[in-house]
Amino acid sequence: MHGTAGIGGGLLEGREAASTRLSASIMCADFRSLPAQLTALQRAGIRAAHLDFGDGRFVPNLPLGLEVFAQLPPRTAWSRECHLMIEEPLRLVPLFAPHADLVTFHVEATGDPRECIAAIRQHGASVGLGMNPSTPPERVAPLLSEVDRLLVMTVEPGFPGAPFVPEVVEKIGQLATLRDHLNPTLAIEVDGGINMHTVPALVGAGADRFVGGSSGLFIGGDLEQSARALISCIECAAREGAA
Ligand code: S6P
Ligand code: MG
Repeated sequence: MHGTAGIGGGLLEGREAASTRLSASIMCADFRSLPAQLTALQRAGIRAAHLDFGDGRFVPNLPLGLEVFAQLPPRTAWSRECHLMIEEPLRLVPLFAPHADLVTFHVEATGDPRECIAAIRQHGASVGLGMNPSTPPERVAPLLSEVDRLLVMTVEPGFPGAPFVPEVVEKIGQLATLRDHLNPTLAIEVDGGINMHTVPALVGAGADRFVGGSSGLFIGGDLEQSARALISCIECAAREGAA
């Protein structure tokens, strides 16, 4: 088990329940019944919306639009985590940050990540740094002490249902070691292909937050049940890692 801020330690010490370490990827929800889906997720203990925004360049699609903010519960009930899969994110920070609790931009998408960090903080939001599956740890290492969350893509970004990239697991182990040295309170979040099969290795490597999408959360059937099952899987993996 890696990481002083790892989920095993957190759960055992009662700092944060597994349900609050799972955010729901709203892009994967059924918008015809979004309020009912949010209620089901909330009954399982989920309180964070992961919101994917793209530009058709950094990723080859346009996932969500700004209108999604009006469709979510108030920020006092649900936190909003914006994942900007956008080239030159700085120009769009003022559009998203005022509506967000956390704004994540990609290290590959900007020549000046520190400018983005400052702009996001200026709006009072927390800062996430995103990295693609093939991006090496050295690329983010100099910035780890300056951000609140590291979002590690475990699929190529863009679409729900993309194939999980197993090589990322080893990279998460390396990132967790860096985190322990450079910024022990940094959360490592994984996004893409998160399900009962992938969670144990990810927790073991040091991931401590998870984005639930089409492969492990919005899988059809009873959503509250699916959420509870994924949460127990995270708890179980954490207990096994800590044992
Ligand atoms: C993908 C995006 C993700 C997805 C979702 C994928 O580019 O960043 O946040 O919406 O998390 O999950 P899944 O289970 O469909 O791979
Ligand atoms: Mg995402």
